[in-house]
Amino acid sequence: MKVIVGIILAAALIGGIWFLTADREPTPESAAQGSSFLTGSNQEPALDAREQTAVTVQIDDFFYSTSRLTVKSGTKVTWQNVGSIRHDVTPAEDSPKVISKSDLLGSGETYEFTFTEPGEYRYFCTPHPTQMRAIVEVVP
Ligand SMILES: [Cu+2]
Repeated sequence: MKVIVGIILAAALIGGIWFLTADREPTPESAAQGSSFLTGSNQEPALDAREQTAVTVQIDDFFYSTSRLTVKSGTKVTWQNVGSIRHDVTPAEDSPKVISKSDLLGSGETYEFTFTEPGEYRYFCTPHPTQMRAIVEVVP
C-alpha cells in the first residue's frame, strides 16, 4: 500500500513540475520570425487572406483587428479606423519590407496599400507605438 501511495505521489510531483515548467520552454511558434516585434503589443488573431484580392483591417482604440495578416502579392489592404480617436499605419524601423506611412486617420477614415513585393512588413501606430503593432506577411 505504501508503495502505491509513493508511486502516486511521485507521479503527481513529476506532473506538477512538468506543469510549472512546460509553459516557460520556448516553442517554435514563439520563436517565429517577427514575434519579438509583437511582444508587449496587443495581440489579435492571425488572419490568412491568401484567397482574397482585397482585405480590410479595422483599426480600433487601441489595436489592429489582426496582428498577423497573410496575403498574396498584389493584394490591396484597406485599414479603416473604426475607433473614436486618431491612429495611423507607420513602418517599423526593423521591418524587412517597408509599407508607406499613412496620415493620421480620424474616426471612419481609411488608408489603402497594395502589396506588390513578398516579404514581412512590420508596422505600428505612431501615437500608440507599444500597444499597436502588427505584421503583414506577403507571399508570392
Ligand atoms: Cu493608435
